[in-house]
Amino acid sequence: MTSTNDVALRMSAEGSPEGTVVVAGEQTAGKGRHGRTWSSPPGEGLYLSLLLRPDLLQQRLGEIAFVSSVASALAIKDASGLPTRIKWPNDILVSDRKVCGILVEARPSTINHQPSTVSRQPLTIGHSVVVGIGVNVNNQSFPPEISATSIALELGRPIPMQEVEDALLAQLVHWYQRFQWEGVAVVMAKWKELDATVGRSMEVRVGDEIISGTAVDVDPGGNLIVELPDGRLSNISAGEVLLPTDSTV
Ligand code: BT5
Repeated sequence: MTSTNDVALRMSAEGSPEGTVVVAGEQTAGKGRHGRTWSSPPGEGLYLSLLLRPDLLQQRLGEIAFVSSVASALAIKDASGLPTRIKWPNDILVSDRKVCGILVEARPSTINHQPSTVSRQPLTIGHSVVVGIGVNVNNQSFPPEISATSIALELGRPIPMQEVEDALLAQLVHWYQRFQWEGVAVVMAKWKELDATVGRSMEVRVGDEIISGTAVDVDPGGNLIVELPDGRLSNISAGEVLLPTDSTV
């Protein structure tokens, strides 16, 4: 398959319901965020996309990334026993290396007016959201330039792919339901328990700019608060954290 996210987005456009899951054993065009690629060799990783149709305003769609990272961190822990942590906003780490990446893509859902109505423009009636999760399950090696690990490398033995998939789907259902019934605060509280970012000095890449400082908090909206060397606080809504262990630093 090219990319489970691309297949899920196409199925979403064709009307597939919430809860549709696309799983692949390999991807020929696995996608990371911001046009990056996700290394997706056959038989080594789990590549899964889940289609959601949340009843959320556009400005709250970002909350789904936090739901997904909490669910993924807990699922990998359930399946492997490994202590997982989250690097803001949604990388899952074991031993400070990336074991799982998440790409959330949203599209407006539209219907077409009938000719009898005022306008023939498509009408936006909500959003479809595809949560794409890549887990390094039984990978034995990675290109040296990426700071990655796999469940098998950490455990010293392979584990069944199906166990990771089952755990992932169970935790996604659990946390998506809690998010809908109890709200985002319960998700952010769990996210903070799992966070590996706050308290650490780091660089954050925001567009072309690199900001150095110490992460001091994640606010209720999921923004990272970084204290700059001059004591000012910077409130970052989208960026990439480079911890000192990352080879990209
Ligand atoms: C992500 O992007 O971490 C999101 C990855 C999402 C992958 C899933 S697989 C199922 C679904 N279908 C898709 O097509 N995508 C989703 P980002 O934060 O941009 O991280 C990408 C960067 O991580 C790359 O530029 C590499 O440096 C590194 N990387 C690539 N492959 C990796 C891997 N397998 N494990 C760890 N790091 C990797």
